[in-house]
Amino acid sequence: MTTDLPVITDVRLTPILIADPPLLNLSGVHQPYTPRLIVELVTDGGIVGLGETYGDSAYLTRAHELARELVGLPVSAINTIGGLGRAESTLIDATPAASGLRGALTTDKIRLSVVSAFEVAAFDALGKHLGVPVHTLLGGKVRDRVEYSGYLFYKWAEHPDGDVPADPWGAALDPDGIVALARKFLVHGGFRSFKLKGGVFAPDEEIAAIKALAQAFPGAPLRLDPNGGWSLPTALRVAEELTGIVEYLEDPTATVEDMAEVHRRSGIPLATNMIVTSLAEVKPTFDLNAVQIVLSDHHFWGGLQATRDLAATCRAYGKGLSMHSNTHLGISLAAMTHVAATVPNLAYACDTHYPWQSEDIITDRFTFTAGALDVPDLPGLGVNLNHDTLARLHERWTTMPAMRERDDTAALRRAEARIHASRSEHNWTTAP
Ligand code: GKR
Ligand code: MG
Repeated sequence: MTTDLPVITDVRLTPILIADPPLLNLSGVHQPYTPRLIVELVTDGGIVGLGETYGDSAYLTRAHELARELVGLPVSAINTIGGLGRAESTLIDATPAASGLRGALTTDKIRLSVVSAFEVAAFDALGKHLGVPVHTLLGGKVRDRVEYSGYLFYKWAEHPDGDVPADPWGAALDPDGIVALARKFLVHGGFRSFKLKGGVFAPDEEIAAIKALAQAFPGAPLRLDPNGGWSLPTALRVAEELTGIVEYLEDPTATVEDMAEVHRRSGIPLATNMIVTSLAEVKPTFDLNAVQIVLSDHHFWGGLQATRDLAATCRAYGKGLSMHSNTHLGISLAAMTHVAATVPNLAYACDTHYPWQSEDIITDRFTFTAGALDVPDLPGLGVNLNHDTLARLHERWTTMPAMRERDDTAALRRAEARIHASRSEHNWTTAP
């Protein structure tokens, strides 16, 4: 029997810079623009599959290396694509900041994040060819809507550095500001649960913000995530204050041992996207019962199939599963929604940064209603590329080399220098 499945003839890799508000976290502040990489797998039949991933130069270099190996493969070679470039992993940087606050950075994490975009693009092309949605190729959806949480950040009203358009969300720098922001998220997408990115202010202020949210939105599931920024005693104190108020604490401390101790002594459920980020980390972490919920992410687990494997592993160990996010656009959101629709044991609303992104390279932006997205049923991912916007954001990438690496710490230093200079000039007394 012969197959006429599309064969990959070309791979277009387009780095772009997307506008990002001044969101604060443990490392610093988001830059005015953040890099992403858009992947187009071109096939002999003219079908183009879409993928999206991290766009910093290490990812871009690896993508160019691995793209060569895709040419000539049928788009159905999903397992081969997932294994491209597999080799012994080496540590690049152990500081979480180096990886966008998702654990240590390794060579394999970079490879997996790259192949995840290739795998998603292959699924998209295969689905378009067969006339079925990606979730069908993954075995079929088990839900028609995927729930997302409103992802709140402390933030400034605007970036202090440069000619960057202001975002519509305003400042959020205290409990009242966080509640006001949550109300805006409610209007924006009807979100029913909220996550607050912590590790920015003193723990007592962040506890107060969560308590203010609990009061303003009675019964809404809440989470607080300081990206491993607290000591063990601090984490225990926060756990004592917030037990029964949050559905889980996310990465309160940086090490597996401290996480295990926080759970053992407080009983509070703990989630992670920092200490379980690869298969090798699963067993030691689960053996110590250091986490109860794993936040999957198809980018750093290596694609949609690997995410389903992780879901099965969590099921086997009796662990909960939800989904992590980092700054992303609509192609990734589509991929997240398709895979989330197929995972039976997804008991928590997924994270997404999407509401923070004012621009997108797909033609029709996703709209959240009642805190959820309808699972797309069109062939492939169900999204189309807006070539004009892609070209414009790529042009920005070519003209702004200083923004090509995400570095929240450097962005904070630049911002502070700018604020300092403006204050001496204008005698300002408030933060931007
Ligand atoms: O976007 O600032 C951010 C987040 O802190 C992100 O980098 C993390 O990877 O959202 C993530 C998390 O849950 O830790
Ligand atoms: Mg997290």
